[in-house]
Amino acid sequence: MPYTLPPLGYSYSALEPHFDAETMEIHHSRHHQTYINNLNAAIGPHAEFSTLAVDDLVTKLNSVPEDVRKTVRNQGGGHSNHSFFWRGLKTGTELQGPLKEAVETTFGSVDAFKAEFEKKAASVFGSGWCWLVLQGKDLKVVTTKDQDSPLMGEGVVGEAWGTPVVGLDVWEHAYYLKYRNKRPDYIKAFWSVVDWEEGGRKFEQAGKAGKL
Ligand code: MN3
Repeated sequence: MPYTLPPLGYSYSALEPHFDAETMEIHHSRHHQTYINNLNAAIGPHAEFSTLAVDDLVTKLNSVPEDVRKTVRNQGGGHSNHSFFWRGLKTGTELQGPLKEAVETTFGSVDAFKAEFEKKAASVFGSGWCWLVLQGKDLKVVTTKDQDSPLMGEGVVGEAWGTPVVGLDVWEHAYYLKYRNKRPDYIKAFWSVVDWEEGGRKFEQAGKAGKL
């Protein structure tokens, strides 16, 4: 099968008490695995696409055969988004360096950035994601519905296009076991587990790729 579940690289309990072990295990081993299974079933017969890295696959969504495009959007988006999410979680990191300077320049302060991110993440109606993205050389906070990714581009996700720097899953399955209906508490907990080192790397890589 072309796509496989990436290991977390840390234990399910590594982000306790902010993100609980039971949620992490179900979210990674069942929810994420299901996106991959469904993606493989749809794209498996299309070898010219199923050999692409999943981020490249969703970037090229509009070239995917029409009969499987919606499935790739939902299930490939799910695989891409969750792979990004797991890589971007770690306790004890600090926002610093060029990304911190860019956040302060763009939003006025780190606190003002966090307030905007929290407000937009809380405002997603139903299921979706909240992102800090780079659009050209501009940082922006955007949201996507369902499993849409900023990588899918302006033609698919409108003003939410961009290169993701930080992303938060705000589907109920990401927080309901621990936080129940209190999505804002889950969003605040994200600041204790977001990996700013990885975010800084993403930011600087996008710059080196000529997107700054
Ligand atoms: Mn999820």
